[in-house]
Amino acid sequence: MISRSLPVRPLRAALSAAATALLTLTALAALPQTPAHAADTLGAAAAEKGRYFGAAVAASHLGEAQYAATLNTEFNSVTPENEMKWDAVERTRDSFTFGAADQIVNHALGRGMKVRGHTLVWHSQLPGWVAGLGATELRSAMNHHITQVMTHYKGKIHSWDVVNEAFQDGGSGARRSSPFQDKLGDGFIEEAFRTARAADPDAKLCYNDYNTDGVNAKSNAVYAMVRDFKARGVPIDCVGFQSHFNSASPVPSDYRANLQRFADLGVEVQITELDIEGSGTAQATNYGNVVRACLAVTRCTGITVWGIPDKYSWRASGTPLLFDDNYNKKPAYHAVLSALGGSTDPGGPGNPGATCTATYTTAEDWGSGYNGKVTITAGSSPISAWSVNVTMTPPQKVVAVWNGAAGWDTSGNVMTVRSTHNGTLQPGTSTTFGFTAQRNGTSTPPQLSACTAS
Ligand code: 9MR
Repeated sequence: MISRSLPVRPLRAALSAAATALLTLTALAALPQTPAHAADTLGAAAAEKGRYFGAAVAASHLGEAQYAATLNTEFNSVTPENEMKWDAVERTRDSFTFGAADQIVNHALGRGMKVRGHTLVWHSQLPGWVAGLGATELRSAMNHHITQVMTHYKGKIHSWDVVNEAFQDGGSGARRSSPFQDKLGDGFIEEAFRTARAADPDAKLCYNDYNTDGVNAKSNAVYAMVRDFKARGVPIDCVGFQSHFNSASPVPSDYRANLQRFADLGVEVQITELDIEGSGTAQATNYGNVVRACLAVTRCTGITVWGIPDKYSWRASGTPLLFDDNYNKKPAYHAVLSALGGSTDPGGPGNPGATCTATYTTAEDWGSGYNGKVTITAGSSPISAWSVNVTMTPPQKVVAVWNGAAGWDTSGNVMTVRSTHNGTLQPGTSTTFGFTAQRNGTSTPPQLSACTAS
């Protein structure tokens, strides 16, 4: 059964509803949008293990409802994918532009998510003027860049990739040729870390690199540098392992042991850019192994995947992420959630008598928007999970959902909400989920359909 009831209230009740709505909105804005149940999302499951679970985010996608909904529901840390890089924030010398990076930082902090800073000193995405400087000017430009960017974000970033990819690939363990290396020598790295510590003493300072995930010549060289920094008191707090994997560069068998040996130097280890090309069970197994390796290392404090849906990955054709192009959860997602100790959707057949009905009411209405409440009632059999479709009339937009996990269809207008902690219902009993919508000028109420139960 599907029914709708839109309340008609006298003025006093309407005013009090508006006040409640304002309070609700304030609370939504002020409180982290923690998922309804601790173990049903990546972020919540990781948090139960004392870790963060993050995603690389592009400011240009934040306006896409499904992208934002997936980010807000599943993750509790973000890394700007490109927006904090040198060419984004200081394209012209001493002229800083933080607009796109600020958008991501504000989105994250406003929802109780942490932010990783990526990255301060890197040979790539470096504007031409930097490479054109002589040694003295380059040193001062590097320190100025670090200080300005870190000061702008002081107190807002949990970990900074201070230096990125300073070592060569291959067998030599040598430093990579770059304007910094070539003009300032090996010392540029420690100078960058000292400048960073002075700029924001509360941020964790990381060295970040790729192909350092197993024990090899490159990771040995980074290991020797970190050991030397710790011995001499050069400020370093963490090492980032990018962990971009595919068939040419698979998850190494000594991944956990390599993380552990760095952790034993007294630094945190973080998995900073995880993606694994592939699909199905093979991809899921690899993802599960990476998560279990991190959890086995006490100082492995968090994991960031390098994007949300496959379509936005830098390696999109290799479908390396946890969500498909339509934001459906892939087997890899379920493997990660399960490795984190979370509970995956029960779904599937096995309870053929399970049915449910959904009814809609507007709980609070403040004109430009409203809080919708959907009541789910089990039919004549007990159920352990439910799902219902909510169709919105554009340009109405859902901006928050609670007591349910939301996904969106490709049109961006149909939201499928699944049970989280509240899937188990005895016959005839009910539960609710809620959402906040902005009307954007359209008053058509949401339409419910397809209440399914298992
Ligand atoms: O994902 C990023 C992509 O959008 C950029 O075009 C690219 C430019 O170099 O950088 C990608 O991110 C890289 C990250 O900053 C550092 N490690 C490797 C990542 C994948 O290339």
